[in-house]
Amino acid sequence: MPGKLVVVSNRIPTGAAPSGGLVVAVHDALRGSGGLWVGAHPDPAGPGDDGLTEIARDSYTRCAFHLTEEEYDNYYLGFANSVLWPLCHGRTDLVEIERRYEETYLAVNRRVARLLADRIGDDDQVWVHDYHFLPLAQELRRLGVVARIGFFLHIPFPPLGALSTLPTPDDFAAWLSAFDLVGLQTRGDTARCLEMFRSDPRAEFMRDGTVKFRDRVVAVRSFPIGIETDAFAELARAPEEQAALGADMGEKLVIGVDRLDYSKGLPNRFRAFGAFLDDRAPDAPRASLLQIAPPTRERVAAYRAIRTELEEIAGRLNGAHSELDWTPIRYIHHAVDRAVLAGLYRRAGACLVTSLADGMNLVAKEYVAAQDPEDPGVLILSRFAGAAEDMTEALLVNPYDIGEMATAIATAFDMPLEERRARHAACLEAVRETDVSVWASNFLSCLSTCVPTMRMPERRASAGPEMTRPVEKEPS
Ligand code: GDG
Repeated sequence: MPGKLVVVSNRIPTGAAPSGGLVVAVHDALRGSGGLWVGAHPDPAGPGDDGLTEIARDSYTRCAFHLTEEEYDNYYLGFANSVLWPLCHGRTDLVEIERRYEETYLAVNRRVARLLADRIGDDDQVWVHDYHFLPLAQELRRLGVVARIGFFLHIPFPPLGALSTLPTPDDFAAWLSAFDLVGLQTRGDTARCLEMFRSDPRAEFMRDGTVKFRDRVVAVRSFPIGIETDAFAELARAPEEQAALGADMGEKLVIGVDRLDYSKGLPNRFRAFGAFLDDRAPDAPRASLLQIAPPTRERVAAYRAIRTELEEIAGRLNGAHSELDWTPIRYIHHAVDRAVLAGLYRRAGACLVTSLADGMNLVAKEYVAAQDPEDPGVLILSRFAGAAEDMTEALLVNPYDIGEMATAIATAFDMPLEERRARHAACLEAVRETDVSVWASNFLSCLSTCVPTMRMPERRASAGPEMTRPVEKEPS
């Protein structure tokens, strides 16, 4: 009899009816197994708030742990978002090393492990999400948890050299090896993760491709995440009131939708749109860039800096190109309703995804799903977004090359219908193949069939099934 599913993620839906692709996929998986979902409570801890608070119970239970303000600063804003996030996104120049960040990160993971350990049965499956919980499996193992534990990293796996930026670089491989399955977004991420293990004298490669690390075996595989394709397409099919969306934005509309994060390449995107405006013929149809960029992590200095930089570029370009009845860049620094967003994607003739680094990028997939297949818009996609690995028929661009991106905007606007349809059909196929329901079921079925872990001696007498024999360690 299989056990229940236990999910751990930083964010946890607090409302009764969860929405959004990832949340719905996890919700559906949990409903099937009657499990438990644990995440961080949006409210700071009060006195005595160091346990788990139940926030919803249906066919499964949702519980939250509270962070104190100090934990929020040092664990969430600190180690997670001022060390791990920049490290994984190629911005080691932004990494802030503070002892209290790492200490609090480890302490929060230790506390969450203590809160969870007694609720995890030996036959349960635990699915841990993202860089906030890298050491969680190690802490759970220390408490004697033998259940299968899988990890999914939503952001890029860092290159080997960048890991040396961490205060204790050797911990990274040790943290990951306490999981049974490490899931990554792309084949490129998987290659980087395996390279890390190859260069580590504590790791050996098994014949079946798994990695033996000290007394444990971990499988590493890619599971490209997607969206709820059909539901999003349905949302985008214009209800009447959406027909007018963006009507006053000129004949040519290009859209960008991103949390205002330095990894998304927004300054170069704006510069590229400016270069496109500079190059166009005086009698060309008016073109607008609509950029939706809700705020995120604003207490981190690097996020305040990117906002200032972007607003300065938008102001300068609008000053140079606006006319009395025309503003070419519309920059919205707050979130818009999801249905409105879907309608705007469908209205826009092109979408700009210009990330300098990105685990996958769901905006690229949402834009494609939202199009009218008979008259679709064109996706301009950074080669550095995970989505580019499979969406090869998008207009792929180098986000550091402003001229190339400006040309891509013109190409997208001028592209013949037949080519737009062909490119869109190929991209839509890639979106369907990675639908979020496929992603969740692939990850969980892989977790349930991957090589059983070696059991920790203090809780299990048997060492479990015999391991496959290690092969010669490959040179790094
Ligand atoms: C991380 C990884 C990976 C944005 N603005 C609004 C809004 N959004 C929604 C989009 C999309 C989501 O937020 C953003 O997802 P992305 O994938 O583009 O990027 P991250 O937030 O950085 O996500 C990323 C992802 O995890 C999943 O694994 O793909 O690489 O960085 O769904 O639509 N939604 C609404 N209003 C907005 O203003 N309603």
